[in-house]
Amino acid sequence: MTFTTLRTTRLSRLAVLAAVSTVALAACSSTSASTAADSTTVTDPWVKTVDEGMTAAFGVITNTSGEDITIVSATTDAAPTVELHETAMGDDGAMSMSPIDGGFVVPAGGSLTLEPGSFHIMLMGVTEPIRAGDDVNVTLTFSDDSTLDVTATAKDFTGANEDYDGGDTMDGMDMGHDSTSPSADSMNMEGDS
Ligand SMILES: [Cu+2]
Repeated sequence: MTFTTLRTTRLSRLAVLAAVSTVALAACSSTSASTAADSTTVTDPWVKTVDEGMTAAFGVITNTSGEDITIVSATTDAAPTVELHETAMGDDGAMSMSPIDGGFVVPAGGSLTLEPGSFHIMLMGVTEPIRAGDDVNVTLTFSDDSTLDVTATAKDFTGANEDYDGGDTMDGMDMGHDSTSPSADSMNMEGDS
């Protein structure tokens, strides 16, 4: 009688211990799971100087994880509207840019280069001039809702003046087709020095 009681108590104590350690393991694995932001680095981030209107941010985004990651949006204090853009040649042979469907995908163990004439982060509606040497803070948001703050350094660049192809979403905003811009055929696609 006494023996049986002791044995039961001991077994249930073991069961409790097992349950506790399972919970501990679960908690541990959930807090140590890495986010897309944890796996991402941005090399040489920079933004093109501008007085007002549109400009763009560039850099090399590297994914150190074993899975593709997706950047779905970006924000910055320097502009009220930010879009993720790609630049492509249209049917007429002119380069134009438009928001990219599905965001920027950075392949597992690989990188995605944002550069003039290609993928870029579009800053629209800039009202405060961005001067060479300024630091512009850009926050990237990933598909898992994690975020990464990047400090882009402003520098002068004469290219990246592609026509914008998504104008219907930009009510009442100066899209930067300013009179001082070079015409499309003098666009500086070779100038990514
Ligand atoms: Cu753009």
